[in-house]
Amino acid sequence: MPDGMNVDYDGLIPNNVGLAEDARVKKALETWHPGYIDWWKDMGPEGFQEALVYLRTAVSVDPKGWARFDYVKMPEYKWGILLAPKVENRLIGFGQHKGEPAWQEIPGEYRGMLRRLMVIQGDTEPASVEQQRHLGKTAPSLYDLRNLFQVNVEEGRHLWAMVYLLQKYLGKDGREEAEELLNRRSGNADSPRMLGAFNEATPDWVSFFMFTFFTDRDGKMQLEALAQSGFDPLSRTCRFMLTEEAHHMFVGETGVQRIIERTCEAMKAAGISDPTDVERIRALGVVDLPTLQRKMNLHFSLTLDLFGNEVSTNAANAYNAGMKGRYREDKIEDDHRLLDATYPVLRCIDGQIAQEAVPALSALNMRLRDDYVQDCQGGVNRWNKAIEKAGIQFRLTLPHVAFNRRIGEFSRLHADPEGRVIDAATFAANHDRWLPNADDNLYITGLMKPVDAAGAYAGWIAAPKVGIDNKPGHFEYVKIWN
Ligand code: BYC
Ligand code: FE
Ligand code: FE
Repeated sequence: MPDGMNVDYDGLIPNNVGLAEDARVKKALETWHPGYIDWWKDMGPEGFQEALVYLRTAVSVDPKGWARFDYVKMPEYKWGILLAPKVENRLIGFGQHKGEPAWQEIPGEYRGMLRRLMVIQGDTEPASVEQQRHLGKTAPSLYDLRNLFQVNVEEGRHLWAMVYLLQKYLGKDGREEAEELLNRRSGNADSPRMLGAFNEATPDWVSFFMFTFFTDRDGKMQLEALAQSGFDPLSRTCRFMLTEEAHHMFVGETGVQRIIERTCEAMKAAGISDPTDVERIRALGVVDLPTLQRKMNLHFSLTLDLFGNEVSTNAANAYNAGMKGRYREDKIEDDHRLLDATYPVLRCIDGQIAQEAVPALSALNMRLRDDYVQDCQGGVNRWNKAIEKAGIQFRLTLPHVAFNRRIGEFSRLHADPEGRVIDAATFAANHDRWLPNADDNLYITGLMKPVDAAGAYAGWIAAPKVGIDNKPGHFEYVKIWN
């Protein structure tokens, strides 16, 4: 068996990193564990700590059979430390150390940089659990409730993944950071989470599906970039996290898809063909497509901010150091050093949006964001197919990247969803047309009534086509009162 395929599942912390033989790190993690459980009980899913949830747990890193499904109480979930199997003789794939053997320890000069990357990555994971902690109370079905909790426990595991790296490779600094990761709180004025989008509320299930579609997809892109890292333990960690991430985006994409299907079906049944006839559509108790578009505009623009500045020396330094690569770096055909290359970047020049060729090294955030937008577009196309199939004349579109931005070039201007530069007054006057408004929020909040009978679904969302783990339609995914 290749190194790292054997999972020790007997101890307190399942792992394939030989924790039993690593007394120092084992002690650090066992010391951290009670604080984590306290955090989970305080800030994890509210009201469901005793429920039995049909969850998958990672028990192996074999791509063909890494998960086991069973009922568990969430605080008893086995949060393990699992790295993808080691690739023998792996070489650093990019930057100034390209071609050298991948590092198994952190080179001294890169400690600060890696610490920052791992802390930022780690910080988003518990943040999302905090943002989603109230959603259990309004789940549209037990199937969706289970999916929410699956995402939550896996984000918890992603925190463990980063905490392991911090504690193992950064010693005392790492242990301090691990503590801090349990102390910050999403949306807290005094000790907020580190990145903007992770301090926003996730007030309802439409937002939850948009979040898992758009924001978990930033997770995918960032993890892909870190999976290329020349620091091998980070690469292996991120590669395994990506296997879990796929399900998070599945939850988002199919969640929105099922909303669309239900809306179109109800419209057809009522003989409504105009998707903008919002009053009549809402009378049917379904989510009108223009509201869905506004939710999309919000979550897409918030998530674009997570890619940082379009032109960034942090990103250039991380690439040069071999720490953070490009999306699918190993599939790209170029010199993987980028010292002479340029990359086209949309910038704000004299108050206008214009393209400029920028040194490719400084434009890596932009490049990753471009790959991200393309990945999003694939999902939006599939949503539009569903609308088209139902015979409704409506198209969901990603807003322009300059729309509603807080970070980077476009934080200095206002643009409409088509990317036309406008003044602040015009933006304010159209705000409620482009972003979820008070009416939308009131209406959506009103729809959020829990449905907790096995096999039943709220009226605003279609049933999924297949169950989790091939379970039949009436399967009881969560035993709330066990
Ligand atoms: N909010 O040079 P720049 C996930 C700061 S999601 C607040 O452009 P860089 C998940 C920036 O920190 C993936 N501040 O930065 C999803 C910097 O400050 P300092 C999470 C921001 O480094 C769903 C300054 O502005 N992982 O996993 O090139 C559920 C200058 O910026 C923001 C990662 O992000 C912001 N949005 O790019 C659960 C990977 N943006 O240091 C989980 C690790 C920028 O000068 N992080 N700033 O004081 C990175 O690779 C980079 O740090 C960033 C920023 C892409 C975030
Ligand atoms: Fe995650
Ligand atoms: Fe995720």
